[in-house]
Amino acid sequence: MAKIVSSWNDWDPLKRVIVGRCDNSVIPPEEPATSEKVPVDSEMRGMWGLRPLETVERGNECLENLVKILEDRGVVVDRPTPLQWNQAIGTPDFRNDSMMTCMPPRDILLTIGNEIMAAANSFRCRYFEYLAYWPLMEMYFEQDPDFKWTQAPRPRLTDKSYKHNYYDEKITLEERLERTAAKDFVTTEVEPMWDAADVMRMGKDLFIQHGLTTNRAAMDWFQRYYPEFRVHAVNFPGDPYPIHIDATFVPLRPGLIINNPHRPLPEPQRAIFEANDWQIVEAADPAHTEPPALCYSSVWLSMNCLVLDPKTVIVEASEVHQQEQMDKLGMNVIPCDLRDAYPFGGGLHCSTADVYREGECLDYFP
Ligand code: DAV
Repeated sequence: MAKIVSSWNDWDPLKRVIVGRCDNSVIPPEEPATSEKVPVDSEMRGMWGLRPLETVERGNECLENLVKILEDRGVVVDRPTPLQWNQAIGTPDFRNDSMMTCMPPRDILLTIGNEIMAAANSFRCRYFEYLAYWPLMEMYFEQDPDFKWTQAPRPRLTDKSYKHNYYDEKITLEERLERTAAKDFVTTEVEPMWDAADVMRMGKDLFIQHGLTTNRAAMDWFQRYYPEFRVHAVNFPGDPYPIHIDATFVPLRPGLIINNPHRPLPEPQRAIFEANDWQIVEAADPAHTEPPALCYSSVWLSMNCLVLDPKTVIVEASEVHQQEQMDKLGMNVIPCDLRDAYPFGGGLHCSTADVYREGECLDYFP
């Protein structure tokens, strides 16, 4: 029996990873927590249904580019089993006309040491997405005697979990920023809700973004579940659509983080990094002024890179400024053509979930 699952951070040498799939992906119908994240002028407002087949095929081609790079370097790649995502779903508490996709895995699966936990996502359309990863979890469970297979408490996602009419169509960018600064988000605090991509793992410390997809109750839940860890709630007042930490604050190796210059980590929260001699560098500008068509995320997926080891990083092929900066920061850069997978939920980091990285649980902030 082998050790298959272990990962404590985002930079130790990567040996095994899950890469998502675009098959059957759906633009989900509007529900209480999703419309908040679609910019008012987005072409996607009011639109829902299966994504066009040619975009799915192209997205999958991009993910295959990533799989090839990883496999050529000896990384074992596992893939989810897509469901027919355009089915209606229901629980005793809600009904939804459709599910979404099994992209990106980073939102759903959180690996901490020998444990992989399915998240407590706040979107109803993502309630059953974990099922796509269950065949892999069964395999890890069978083959790795130490693997801890966990599901976080499932949120009920009743109407009480959301502030209704939180945003109307007329809200300005300034108003959105004021709400972010006031930590006033669409979710309520009746139950812990979180996306795994809001959690940045750094050995004994977990930095968790409080925003549209993760609430304060989640921070409290994490601290009680992992009493031996330090849980830090972080937030980035410059972000009008704060979802997921991985296009905002991205570690490259111990001691070095790139930070989105439009979303700087505020002063009191910087102290722990500075006190421990970590360098926070402003990320280079994205190469694009617009995200690709039918994409929810911002152009800052430019910094959503996949670190293979503390000297090697995969960066999207068209993101020339980010590549140049990484190179100057002493990293070997591997470009990967992935931009047409962005509409399915994210970049290189988003599209993956850690299974195994070498290394131990260290204390980087003693
Ligand atoms: O900048 O739109 C995207 C994060 C996706 N995991 C952004 C955040």
